[in-house]
Amino acid sequence: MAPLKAVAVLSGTSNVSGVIHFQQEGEGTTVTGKVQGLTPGKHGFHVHALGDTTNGCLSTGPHFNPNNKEHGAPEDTIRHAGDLGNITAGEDGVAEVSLQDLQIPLTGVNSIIGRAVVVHADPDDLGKGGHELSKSTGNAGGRLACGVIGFQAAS
Ligand SMILES: [Cu+2]
Ligand SMILES: [Zn+2]
Repeated sequence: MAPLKAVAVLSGTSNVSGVIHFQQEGEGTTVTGKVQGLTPGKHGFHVHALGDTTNGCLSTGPHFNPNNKEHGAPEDTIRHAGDLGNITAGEDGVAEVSLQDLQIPLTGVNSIIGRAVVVHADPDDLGKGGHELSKSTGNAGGRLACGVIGFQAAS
């Protein structure tokens, strides 16, 4: 069987844009792609619960959290399923994304299809920053760009 694929096209009110690809093989999901127009450095990168962009990225809801946990790092046991950590932009403002994760399947009850990818203005402190928002959002600041995750032809 060909691997399941999905894609999210990111845009927002800023100049940030990008395309993020998802491919499910076996247990895990591989996430690849590119985001451009960023300030150099780290930017929080999450799957948010809702695929609703009627009010831009603001209406995509909180981090996807089907297991009702606190915010964390991708490698933590205690984390939101949508916590994918940070992406890092170079001096050219481009961040190359390449990661694998076990909590963002494209099928089943915890599927991320129809939800949204969000890129933030600031670094995600991975729950460890001691800020009042650390345990909910990683204090990652504004939502620069987002895109709804939808199925793509498996080729
Ligand atoms: Cu987010
Ligand atoms: Zn989170």
